[in-house]
Amino acid sequence: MTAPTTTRRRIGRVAVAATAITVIVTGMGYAVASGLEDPEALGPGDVTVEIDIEYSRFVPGNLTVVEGTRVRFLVVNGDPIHHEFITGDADVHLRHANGTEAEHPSVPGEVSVEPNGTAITTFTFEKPGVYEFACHLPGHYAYGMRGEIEVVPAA
Ligand SMILES: [Cu+2]
Repeated sequence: MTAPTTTRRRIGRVAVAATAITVIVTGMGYAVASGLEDPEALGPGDVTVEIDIEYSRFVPGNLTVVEGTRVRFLVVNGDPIHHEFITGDADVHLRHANGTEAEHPSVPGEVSVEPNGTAITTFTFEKPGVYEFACHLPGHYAYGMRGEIEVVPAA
């Protein structure tokens, strides 16, 4: 793929897309949207994004998708401790920040990740805006285990 290199910001965004493509190369068999209309944003359609957890941080820490995109998050925990990946609107984060849910088995956009384990959750970003993703296990959010997904209007 030819990466636009006009701005530093673009380079960062293309790196996110390249991460998703890596999923295919490593033989996981996930479909990844190609031919991005906006090189800075993932989607529209279905995309798979790998989010790595390293030392209680999400990598990448932010990404951009087009509204309506269904993102399949492949969450790879490189830490020897439990984490979770929660995304959604502000109400979702408030509920988890104040709650005590230990497991997140089947809610879209919410999944627990075993130590050194991998988990998948899928979430459709219906409306433009900024959505947070985070781990709300005690102390993790405060430590910095959070990121942002910017949802941009479809062209
Ligand atoms: Cu965590």
